[in-house]
Amino acid sequence: MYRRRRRTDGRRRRMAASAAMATVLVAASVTACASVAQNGETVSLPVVPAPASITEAAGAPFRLTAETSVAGDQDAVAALAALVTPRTGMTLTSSEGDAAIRLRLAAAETEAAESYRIEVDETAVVVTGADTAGLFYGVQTLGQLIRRDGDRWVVPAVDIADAPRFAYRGVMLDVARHFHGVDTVKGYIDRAASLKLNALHLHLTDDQGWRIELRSRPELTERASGTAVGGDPGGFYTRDDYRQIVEYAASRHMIVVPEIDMPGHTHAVGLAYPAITEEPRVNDEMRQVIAEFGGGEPRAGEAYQGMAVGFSSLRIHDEATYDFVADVFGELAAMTPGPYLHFGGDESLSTSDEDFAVFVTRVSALIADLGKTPVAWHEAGAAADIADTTVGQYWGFLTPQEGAAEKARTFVDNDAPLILSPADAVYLDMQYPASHEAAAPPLGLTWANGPTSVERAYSWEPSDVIPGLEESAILGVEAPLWAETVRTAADIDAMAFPRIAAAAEAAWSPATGRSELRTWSSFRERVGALGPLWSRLGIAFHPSDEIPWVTE
Ligand code: TNX
Repeated sequence: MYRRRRRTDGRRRRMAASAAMATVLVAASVTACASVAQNGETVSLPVVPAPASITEAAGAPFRLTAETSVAGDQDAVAALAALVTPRTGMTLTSSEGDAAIRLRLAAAETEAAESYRIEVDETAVVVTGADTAGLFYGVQTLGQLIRRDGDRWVVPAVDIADAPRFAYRGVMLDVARHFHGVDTVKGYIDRAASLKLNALHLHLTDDQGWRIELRSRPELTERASGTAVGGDPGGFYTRDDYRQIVEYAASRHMIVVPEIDMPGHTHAVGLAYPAITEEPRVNDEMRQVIAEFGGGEPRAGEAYQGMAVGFSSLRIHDEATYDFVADVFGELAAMTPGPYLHFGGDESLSTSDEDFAVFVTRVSALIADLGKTPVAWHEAGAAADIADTTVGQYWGFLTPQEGAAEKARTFVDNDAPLILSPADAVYLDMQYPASHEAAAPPLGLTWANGPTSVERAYSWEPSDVIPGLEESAILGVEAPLWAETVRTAADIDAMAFPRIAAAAEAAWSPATGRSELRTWSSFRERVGALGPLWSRLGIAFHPSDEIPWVTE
């Protein structure tokens, strides 16, 4: 039913080598496929995101058996077991002393944060992390390298030195349009972390529901969390649920970035606090969305179950509004160890430009005063006086339209960086192109330049999006997944995988042109070779016909 949405208004929308020869593959000289011939058969090294440097050795591979011993950092040993056992059915032998697989932290703190090295020969596998995150990422890469060779399991002889390009590598999950419970979120954390992503942005509130319990404002979840788009069941995280998510994310080296969207996207606030919200203001375009997707017109005091956006606003000239904002972000700041609090600021279509600027200026300052770094969607860059530490999140198209790049520039002019989420590349809620064996109607929306192929999700370069943007002005890349059509954990898997891997490569790997691995032809082969691992891990990826999936 909620399958397609047209967006017209610009403001609203926007990897061969011979077996006999040692093949050296380094960042600038890798072959297009980072592959090696074994037993006469050519196979890709399915490392995604592409590492900074990978050198394949001539020697025999390391053989993995149930007797293989593993020693080192206990968290890393556990992380490896979580990959090896599902993939091979084997349980490695933990060892305290000499072991064939050694997972260790670098002795000197000279390496880049989150970096790691993997050295594999016939006799040993050594993973060295610059820090615990780097060690975790090294283990993820090792997990990807494990491959079946007849009835044996092997790791090819290889030397990898790897470090991230960007510090911020995120995914966003919208739990407001459809609520997704703690177990689903933990599953998404595992999936994202396996691709070396380190930030989980949770879109916790929207017109359709308020999903986070706050002690200072219990009415929010009591009165505004019961339903979702299409009248589906709602839900919310208790404070304890949120603490669990934050801790689980930390155990996978991810921070949580909570978003409370305002001043628009606040219809649900009005169910609990009618005095601080305006009456819904519906324009013709919203009426069109309502006609197409149902849900009826929004009415004050009634839960909203449709998909229109932009009709709600907090009251800008009422001090009670700012008492509310202070309570909400004050409590959230105390519950959130990560440095960022996201206050939305997108699609405030029923708030005047002047009022929007007043509000954004004040709320960004309030968050900065809490000792946190504010984050806002790029529209908030329309406010010249926005707190100068505010990070902007650009969600326009790969080719910026209608002032989006100018608004994004405000943040950079303040010496604050940008997170890039170009909608026509990394919006994971966009439909995939129709496949040859089209079955059920596709999930997802189409407003961001029509359906988004895996190739389009991959084929972009972060430094080329906003004209004149310096690399240092890019904090990172984030792939949002809006949940209007996304109801279940399987829906999340299908929409995210494999496109999330493209976003991860844009966020972690060397820039296009700086590595021969950074090509669509290399990527699709490397991703295809991950099919067996993903399947074994229970990831219900979309079997896109753009990818040469390997089956075992
Ligand atoms: C735009 S991107 C939105 C969301 C919708 C999404 C659907 C952004 C900041 N706002 O309100 O859920 O499109 O793709």
